[in-house]
This record gives sequence, C-alpha cells and structure tokens, in this order.
Amino acid sequence: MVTGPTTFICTCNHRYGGDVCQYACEDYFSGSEASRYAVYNNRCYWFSPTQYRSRRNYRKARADCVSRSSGRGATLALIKDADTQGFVEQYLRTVRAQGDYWIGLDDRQIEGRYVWNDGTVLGYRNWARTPRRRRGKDCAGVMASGKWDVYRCRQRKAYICQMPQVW
Ligand SMILES: [Ca+2]
Repeated sequence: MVTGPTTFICTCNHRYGGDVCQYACEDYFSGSEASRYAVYNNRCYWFSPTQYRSRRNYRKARADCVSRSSGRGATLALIKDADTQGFVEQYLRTVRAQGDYWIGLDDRQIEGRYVWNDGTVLGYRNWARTPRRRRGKDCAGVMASGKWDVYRCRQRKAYICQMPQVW
C-alpha cells in the first residue's frame, strides 16, 4: 500500500514475518505439518491434524507445543483478546474445522480459577456457557464454532499451538 510519495507500508506473504520477511513458520513445522499454520500478530499458530491418531490429551498436547521452540516460549494457544479469538475463528472456518481443539487454559490448580498456560489469570473469555465448578473437567478447548468449553483433560483432542512472538 502506498501512503505517500516516499512512504511505503509493506506486508509479508502469508506465513512469513520479520523486518525483511525472513521469518517463516517452517522454522517450527515442516513436511505434512506445513499446511496447518498461519501467522497472526507476528506469531506463528499451528493447528494440529484432527484425525484420532494425531490427537493428544491436554498434557501431551501442551508438551508438544512447548517442545516446538526449545524453551523459547511456545505454548498451547492463549486467546487473551477478541482479536486473537477472531483470528482463530477465521482459521477454523477456513479449514471447515470439525471437533474441538485444546487451548492453553485450565483450572487444574484451583477449581474454578482459570489460568492461561503462561500464568495469566483469565480476562477475555468466550465460553459457550459459563463452566460449572467441577473437579475432573478442568481443561479448555475451542469448538469448531469458536466458542470455548471445558473438558476432561485426559480426552484426546486436536490442539492449537502458538510460537514465540518474533519481534
Ligand atoms: Ca474444573
């Protein structure tokens, strides 16, 4: 987009970012996984395959996300505002998602107190219905509709990872 005689705003191609578009989600995901990511807000998000053998329980899904960036801050997706929620919903629509995806939110430490995987207390929320206080249903996922619900953490689901912000 040209905004003036000498000023340009450039945007990178899908899946690339950084000052000179050098950053690519390929740094984290390759092969058959490569079609499952999108960049939003300088961050790579990855949506795991949905067939049963690829699904993970909450703990394993979380561990898989963390392992993608060798300790540099990858987690299950943290949907802390409406804009990020909008991005996730758009992606789910685009791929005609079916079923649920884990996100990085649970009340495993204190029943009824939902905390994001990075320790942030829940602010923005998009529950389909307010979760009932119930031990044993402690892990949050996003449904194909985009609304969130709480499930038993040992259920196997697809999941959404987010990689570190790149700049
Ligand atoms: Ca609970």
